[in-house]
Amino acid sequence: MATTAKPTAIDPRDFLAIDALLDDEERAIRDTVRQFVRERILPEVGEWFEQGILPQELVPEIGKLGLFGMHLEGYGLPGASSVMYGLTCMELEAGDSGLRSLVSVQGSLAMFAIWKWGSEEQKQRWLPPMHAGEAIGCFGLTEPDAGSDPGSMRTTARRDGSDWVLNGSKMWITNGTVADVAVVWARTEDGAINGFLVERGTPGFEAPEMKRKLSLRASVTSELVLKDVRVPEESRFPEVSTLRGPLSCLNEARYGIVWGAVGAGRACFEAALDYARERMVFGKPVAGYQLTQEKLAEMALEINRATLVALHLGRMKDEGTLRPEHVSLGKMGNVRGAIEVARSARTILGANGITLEYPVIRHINNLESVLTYEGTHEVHTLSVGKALTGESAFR
Ligand code: TGC
Ligand code: FAD
Repeated sequence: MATTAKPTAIDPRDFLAIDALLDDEERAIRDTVRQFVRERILPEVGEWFEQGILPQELVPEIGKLGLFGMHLEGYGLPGASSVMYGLTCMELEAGDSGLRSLVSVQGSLAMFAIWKWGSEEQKQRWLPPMHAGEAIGCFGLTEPDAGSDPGSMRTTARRDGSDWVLNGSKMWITNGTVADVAVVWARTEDGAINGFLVERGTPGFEAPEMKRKLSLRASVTSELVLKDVRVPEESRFPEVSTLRGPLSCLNEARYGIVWGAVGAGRACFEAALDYARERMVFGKPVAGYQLTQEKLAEMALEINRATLVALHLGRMKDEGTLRPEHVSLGKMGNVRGAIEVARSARTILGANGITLEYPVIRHINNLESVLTYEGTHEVHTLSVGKALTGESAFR
């Protein structure tokens, strides 16, 4: 017998009723983070962006919410599902990419590196305070001359008795200046890649903040300078010897970006939709013109498509079937989509689209970094190309 379910009205903010695909626990964490962003971030983030700061008192507040390393298990960590972590990234980035970066770098890069590759002692020491927001971590892979190709890194680690001596520099390192512990990737004398935990205040180690950014302004971005930095053997990750060490961490953070980009795009779409309904031109709301409706329809299409991709990848991750190439496809598509949505939203806001009174130009600028970090659009294109053809075109 045919069912006669009543069609429900369309919710412009959830056109395909994707909310119904989530369970109660997933909705609850999503709503908690959304409320935090609405109350604590949105009223001030324009000002923070303008000043180029991210107030550090947010760190313990986010710790209290349990978001740092929320998808990891053991050591007092919540062991939330990948979908719950993804929804969290989406809501944080609807606030600002810098906020999502803070949580991504702490949980998916620094904490994940220690969780996956650290010794038992390193895990016990760092994971609980990092989860609570009592200690901050950063992840130093990129160098001035080695970004997309981290295999060409020049930072070295030389064995000296029971210590290691690190030399080199890292660049564009999120949280670097404020970090209590830096995960530093370096090449050892036998050509292997290894990771070392370098604590703030270690002689020879400095982390000056990089200034004059016009993107990710509400985020701390730093250089790491290592001049004969001496660390004990206990600070080395015991099992890492190849790039698989750092690259395995990137999969985690890239997954968060697949969701985060949807949040940034959604924030721009909602700003444009609200504006278009209010703003009068030639005697009627901008929303009443076909050209505007085409823009809004395209935005809705992209946001719903991107959300479904993110949710599908999240379900795959929870089932254990997600591969790095899937994440590459998701990052490519969702970041590009968010940029298209943000730029189209900007046109609907007219001149108001370029001020920090509205979120759109801030997201546009941030998304330029998101397109580049965690593997550029080109790097992910080549990863997908390699998976499709079996041919590597990286070099
Ligand atoms: P390749 O020869 O392909 O691989 C070297 C070793 O690594 C393994 N591997 C992976 N393992 C886990 N996950 C992945 N996604 C992996 N990709 C490769 C591989 O199996 C091999 O292991 P082994 O043990 O057999 O030797 O490496 P390649 O030198 O040809 O490079 C490949 C390429 C270009 C894809 C890689 O270098 C790359 O991903 N480059 C992009 C670098 C990048 O994304 N950097 C991001 C830095 S962190 C950051 O941006 C933080 S932003 C702040 C925020 O998140 O908010
Ligand atoms: P390059 O590698 O020099 O690339 C330049 C151009 O060449 C790009 O368009 C690239 O796609 C293209 N290209 C590269 N290889 C190929 C190829 N084979 N074929 C065709 N085109 C190619 N790094 C960290 O380690 N930790 C962090 O916390 C961190 N945070 C960041 C925060 C911000 C705000 C930013 C902007 C960057 C951050 N990064 C971080 C660095 C980021 O990961 C790198 O910028 C990124 O990996 C690209 O490296 P690159 O900038 O050196 O560009």
